[in-house]
Amino acid sequence: MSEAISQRLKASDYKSANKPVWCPGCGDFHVLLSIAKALAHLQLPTEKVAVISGIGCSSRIPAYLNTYGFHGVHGRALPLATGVKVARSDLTVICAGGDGDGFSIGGNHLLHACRRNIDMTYIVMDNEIYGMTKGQPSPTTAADWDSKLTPGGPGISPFHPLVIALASGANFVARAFSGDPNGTTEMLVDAITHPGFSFVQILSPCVTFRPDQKNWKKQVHPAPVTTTADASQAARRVMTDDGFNIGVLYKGSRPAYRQIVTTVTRTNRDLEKEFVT
Ligand SMILES: Cc1ncc(C[n+]2csc(CCOP(=O)(O)OP(=O)(O)O)c2C)c(N)n1
Ligand code: SF4
Ligand SMILES: [Mg+2]
Repeated sequence: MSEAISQRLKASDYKSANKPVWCPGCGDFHVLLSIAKALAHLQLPTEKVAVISGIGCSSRIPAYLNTYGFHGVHGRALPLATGVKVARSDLTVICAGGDGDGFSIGGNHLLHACRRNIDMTYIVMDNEIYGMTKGQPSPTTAADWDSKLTPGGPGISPFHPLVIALASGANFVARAFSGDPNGTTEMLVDAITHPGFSFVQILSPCVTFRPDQKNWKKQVHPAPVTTTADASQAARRVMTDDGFNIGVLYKGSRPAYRQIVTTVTRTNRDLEKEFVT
């Protein structure tokens, strides 16, 4: 075997020695695998990748990857990831978390992350539930999803995260299914390499609090349409589909947020002097 081939990183090289504490069968295992496979496909040096998360079962993911990682606070993954990318524009930044983290408490940050269009990839492992805190409804839970905590269902219509991302200016919008790791890997490679803010919703079943989601593998299907560069057309498709179309729905060409000037030209002391004079 030549030296060049033996030095190629494998998906397993991107996984850390920490064993995931997710429930057996949780969809997030496959998301972890897909991220590792996408990084291996791109042959990104592990020290050139930062994975940033909030709080939730899904947000544990940085601990299981052999890259830089930061397990932040609930709902604040995107501001943290933005800070990392601004300070270190040479890093590939992946932000990852759950539907509760990203759409409830972190919902406002999602709007502005899309709008700013900073070059990073945001992965939401959507199980339509707060898994870690034992099954409260999230913004993607169906209005009639009956449970002990919400008898008769939450009674509030879920929103369409992909439409919100499109309306807010995300430059790449896709929906994947964790049970299709090869397709998810391809979409993640595409998302990571596309300039600007890429948003990938991954349907990732919570087998413990949403056993009904085991059925998703029979419900998902490839999107019957090709990727469009027209955000309004993509939004119409998402508003009218069955929620199980898998594929890259939109690829825009909006320039990513300007390259950050990393050279510090003035120190804090200089700024203090300017302030008092
Ligand atoms: C500020 C704050 N509010 C609430 C919580 C409690 N909390 C922890 S995880 C979580 C929800 C997680 O749901 P989601 O982001 O969908 O992740 P999942 O566990 O489903 O992967 C909540 C409400 C918290 N840790 N911090
Ligand atoms: S509670 Fe649900 S989301 Fe959390 S690890 Fe278990 S199956 Fe996964
Ligand atoms: Mg969730």
